[in-house]
Amino acid sequence: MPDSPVLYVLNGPNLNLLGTREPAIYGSATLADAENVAKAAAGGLAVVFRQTNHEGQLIDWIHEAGREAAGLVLNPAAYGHTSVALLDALKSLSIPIVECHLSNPLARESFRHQSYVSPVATGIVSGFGVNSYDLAVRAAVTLIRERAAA
Ligand code: CA2
Repeated sequence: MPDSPVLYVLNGPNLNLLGTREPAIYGSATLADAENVAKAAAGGLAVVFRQTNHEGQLIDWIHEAGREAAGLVLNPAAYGHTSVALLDALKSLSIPIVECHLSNPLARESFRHQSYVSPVATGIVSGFGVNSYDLAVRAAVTLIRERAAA
């Protein structure tokens, strides 16, 4: 980990479309808005904010977070419901992981009730639209600071 702690905020497939469709489910904010919310919530901690539509890229970034980051906020999008590879990558981390969703998957279709991320997450924030990023980042920063003080 670098001397100054860095928080990674990683986003999975289709989240680049945020704000363009399905506003009733995801709100009208864009991913750029989510990035601004995340950075504003980080209390001065450096934030690396990224999105990909590719599972292998997401896994490479999770490995990178394991080397470079003090904490991870992850919106895995649909890969959270499907990807054992994501679970395996996350299992290799020893930093706090906060799972983050705009919607509340448990209030939606049953195929969204399964999460391969939740068993290895320190905690989960879901259902608050773009404000989920505010809450998730604040939680991650608190966990990072608690660890640094321990
Ligand atoms: O609520 C969330 O943040 C989700 O992770 C979003 C995923 C969904 O598969 C999860 O069940 C819950 C979908 C991301 C797709 O985002 C779009 C946004 C606007 C328009 C189209 C897709």
